[in-house]
Amino acid sequence: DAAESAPAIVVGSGYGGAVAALRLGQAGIRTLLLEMGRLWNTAGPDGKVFCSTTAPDQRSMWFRTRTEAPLASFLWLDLVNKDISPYPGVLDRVHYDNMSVYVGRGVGGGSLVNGGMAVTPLKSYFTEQFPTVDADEMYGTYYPRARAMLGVNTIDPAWFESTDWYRFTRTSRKAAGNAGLKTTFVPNVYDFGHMRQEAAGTAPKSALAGEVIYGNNQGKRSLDKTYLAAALGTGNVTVHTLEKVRSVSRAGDGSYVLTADRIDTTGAVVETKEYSCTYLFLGGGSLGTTELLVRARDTGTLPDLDPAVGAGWGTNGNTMLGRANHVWDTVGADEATMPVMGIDDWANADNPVFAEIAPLPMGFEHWISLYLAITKNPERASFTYDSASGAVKLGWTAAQSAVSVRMAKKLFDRINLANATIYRYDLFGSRSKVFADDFTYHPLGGCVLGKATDDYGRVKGYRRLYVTDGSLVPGNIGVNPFVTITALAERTMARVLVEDTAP
Ligand code: FAE
Repeated sequence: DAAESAPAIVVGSGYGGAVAALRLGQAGIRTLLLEMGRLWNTAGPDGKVFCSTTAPDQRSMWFRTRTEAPLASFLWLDLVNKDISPYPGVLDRVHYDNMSVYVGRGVGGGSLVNGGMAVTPLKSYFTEQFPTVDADEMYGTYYPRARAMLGVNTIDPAWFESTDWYRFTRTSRKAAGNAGLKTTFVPNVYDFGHMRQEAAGTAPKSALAGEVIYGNNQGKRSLDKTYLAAALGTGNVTVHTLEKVRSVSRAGDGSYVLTADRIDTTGAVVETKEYSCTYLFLGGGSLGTTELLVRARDTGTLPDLDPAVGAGWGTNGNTMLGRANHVWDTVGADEATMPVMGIDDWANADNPVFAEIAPLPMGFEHWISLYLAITKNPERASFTYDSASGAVKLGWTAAQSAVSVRMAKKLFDRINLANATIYRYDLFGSRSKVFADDFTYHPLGGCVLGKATDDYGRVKGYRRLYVTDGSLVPGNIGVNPFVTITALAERTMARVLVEDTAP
């Protein structure tokens, strides 16, 4: 069969892919967007597009027979996870040795499953991580552009102080304050106007019905509602779903050749397709893009890729933990799923940590304060190609996770000491496991900007090949990453469309 060809192909429809598709489409360039997940726009038998977190079904996870939620247990009981049938569900947990990584699958990538926290890092830390990027331009142009397009908004502080739905956050704030720690409001892409209607009973509940990691049926401004809707609106962008790009090579004329497996909803490969394009944009995320390029280099389909491809990967220092509050410090039976506050101790040079005050909506009072700590863990790992199995492996070690745990513990020991409270020991599966150090929500790096690519995401060794996603970020950005990923992609597209696509 002849390869289907398009001037530009974008692999993956998360933040990096969505920005690329929109800006290409607006420039009048016919673009094909290939996404391995499904399009989430059709209601299931229950009338909803996404399933609930409390009664997950096949829609919850990517080809699993049982869900694998981040909080494995409650009172050590396996109450949380449920048997499901294999299906291209919206949340995946990718297992490597010593580390598993949560990612979104579907048109919109991580935006379909994430907490919506839209945080811009401190400019000084951005500069530390990206010394070759003009920070004034980022903070003057690309961050504001990204926030506007993503629909970032903030909770009304008066409503926050009064609503039962954020009692859990106020209780955590008080505990941090008792330890002399600073808390700060965090913007979000969830529509807070919608959330207040949910609270008032005038709109169907989503964030107030426990929905988040398996998708939100209401209120969330995920990429399918923002960047991707606009991309399709240009008339130049076509999306193919349930197509996983397997390999990339280059033809004699310099065009790129892609092989993609089209799967059905049982996961069976029903067709293997060939595509070709002049411009190739990789937006498969830190795992997806890095795996494709490491395999291409080491199997010889793109042999001139830089040795830095595969290196510089980190977890953004992610560590999850819970504290037990005193009985009089209630968190409430009602918890909104969208986090709106963080403990900001990043300026503490001794032990920089930014800890998101996370929800644990169980529908009853449990006195638990849950946190996702982002620590300044300097550890990095590399992806390597294993020729025996054909798999791409990640060299992250348990000792590297222990660095994040030590930093999180230092901060939360302070909070426990000041409040005479203790950690929860029952949330992460095995006995006396206090810190969830074996998974991350924030995979970053693998094709680091300025190392595997030039300073704009152009892949070294090849022309018209670009990376636009989280693999550009060198392992840590100190806050939740998607605003930075989006802003960097905007910066890449602005440059590339001016310099690389002129006739
Ligand atoms: P991503 O959004 O992962 O998109 C990659 C897309 O490419 C996916 O749709 C893949 O299915 C697709 N793909 C991959 N490989 C292939 C292939 N070979 N062929 C075809 N398609 C492919 O990448 N970040 C925040 O800033 N704030 C939060 O509150 C937050 N909460 C989170 C909560 C959860 C549960 C999770 C999992 C993540 C959270 N994150 C949060 C992280 C954030 O979602 C993540 O950094 C971004 O989604 C990464 O964007 P990328 O464009 O790099």
